[in-house]
Amino acid sequence: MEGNITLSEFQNALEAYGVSGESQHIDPSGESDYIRFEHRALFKLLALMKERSISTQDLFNSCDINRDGSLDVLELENHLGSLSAELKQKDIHAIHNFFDIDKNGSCSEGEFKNQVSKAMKLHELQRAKGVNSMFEVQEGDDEGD
Ligand SMILES: [Ca+2]
Ligand SMILES: [Ca+2]
Repeated sequence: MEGNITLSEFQNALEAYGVSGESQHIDPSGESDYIRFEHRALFKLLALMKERSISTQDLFNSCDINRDGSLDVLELENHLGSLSAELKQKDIHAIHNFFDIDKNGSCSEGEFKNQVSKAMKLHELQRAKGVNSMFEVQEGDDEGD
């Protein structure tokens, strides 16, 4: 007997176990682990802004250290990292990736404002979905504290 199986055999086997290919890392709310991680990082940032009463504009200005009107990942790391120890390097990278819509490596003021308000909407949605759905998810929660 050969050691490899065909794709359809593989898919059949996955179906038999109640998983189908890529959906195995997607929770019932339809979010992947990475998206959950990204959102958590964004929500930390939103919480920080709220706590310190930092406006979107203020945050952009203070992050834009070289005043070129856009934020590269190092500027975000420097500023956000100094604002809060809660925001780890990988959080900040996820945040930058979310902010940089056109993936040119920097986040313009327009992208920043657009994505901050998008993050706020996501946060609202998350809250509206209720706390219950958060407790249903037990895997992939690697909060270290
Ligand atoms: Ca800059
Ligand atoms: Ca960009």
